[in-house]
Amino acid sequence: MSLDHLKPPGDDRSRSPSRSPRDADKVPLESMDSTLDVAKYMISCKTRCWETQALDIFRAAGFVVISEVLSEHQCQEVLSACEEVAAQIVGPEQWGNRSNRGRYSFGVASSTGSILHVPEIAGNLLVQAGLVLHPLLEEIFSKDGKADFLCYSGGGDFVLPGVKDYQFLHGDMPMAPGDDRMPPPFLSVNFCVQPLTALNGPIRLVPGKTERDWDRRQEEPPEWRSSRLFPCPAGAALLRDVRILHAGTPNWSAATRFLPSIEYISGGLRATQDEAMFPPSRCIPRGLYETLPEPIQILCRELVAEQGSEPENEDSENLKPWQSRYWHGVTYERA
Ligand SMILES: O=C(O)CCC(=O)C(=O)O
Ligand SMILES: [Fe+2]
Repeated sequence: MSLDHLKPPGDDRSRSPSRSPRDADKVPLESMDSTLDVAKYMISCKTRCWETQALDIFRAAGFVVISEVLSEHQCQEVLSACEEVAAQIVGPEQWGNRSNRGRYSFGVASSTGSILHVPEIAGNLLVQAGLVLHPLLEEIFSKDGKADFLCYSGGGDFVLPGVKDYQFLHGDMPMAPGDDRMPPPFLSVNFCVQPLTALNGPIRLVPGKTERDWDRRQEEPPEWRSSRLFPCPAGAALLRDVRILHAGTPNWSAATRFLPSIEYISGGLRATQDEAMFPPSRCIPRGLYETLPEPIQILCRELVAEQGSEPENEDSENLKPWQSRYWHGVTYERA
């Protein structure tokens, strides 16, 4: 059955990475449904005691959506910044720098592995949203009654119009056997700067499940495939333990779908001194850092780049995970 009438008008197929424009006209029925009851995982930061409810949801599912974090104006500003950065990344062939053609990660494209130097990203996501979310971040990263966490980077993903493939289900970091403890070692806060809809490539997430709950030799359960996060309003923040199984879905819409992110790590992960990750990339220019409010400066203290310092070495033999994204690229390619 054709669902052409559901497709937004004005699809510019010459920009689409789709090999077969005729197929791109047909949105399969499965793309209209979700097995995820989004309302169960979402709470507004304008609700009284929202942090408490949000923490309960996060503890059970490994993610939570906080709505009304960004205003319309902020969404617009961040969206424009994303479009500008994306224009520098996407080449004419639209190869992508993730698992599928047309899928991109912001971090990979920058010499610092981060987009925190972009003032609209730092101002709206790191600072403004960071202050709103701070009480919840403190709860999530609380250990023995003490909040212990740092900001690590800024990145996120985008998917071009016309990408018809489902991205491979994955967790974003390797898990040591037996290690699925709280607090999460790595938390990605993804921002919806556009509404997520059935058609524009909403992220899919499997509540409470990690790589350790899935034997990859088995077929993926169909309800996992359609566990897609929509409808989700612009302005919402998705706080996601990156160990939770998730992936990209097809983007049948006419627009690129962006999900920029701010990434936080636990004190426990930092203490490992894992050479593949630490020290983190110094991605915030000193001048910008000086303008940050104190609680944000504290979180970003390891990220300050001194004036005049050389850009970090991008030697491909020696890529850090935020540059090579080996967590993603290697771990979830099926042989
Ligand atoms: O863009 C998305 O919806 C998810 C992408 C993702 O998880 C990844 O590339 O690691
Ligand atoms: Fe991912």
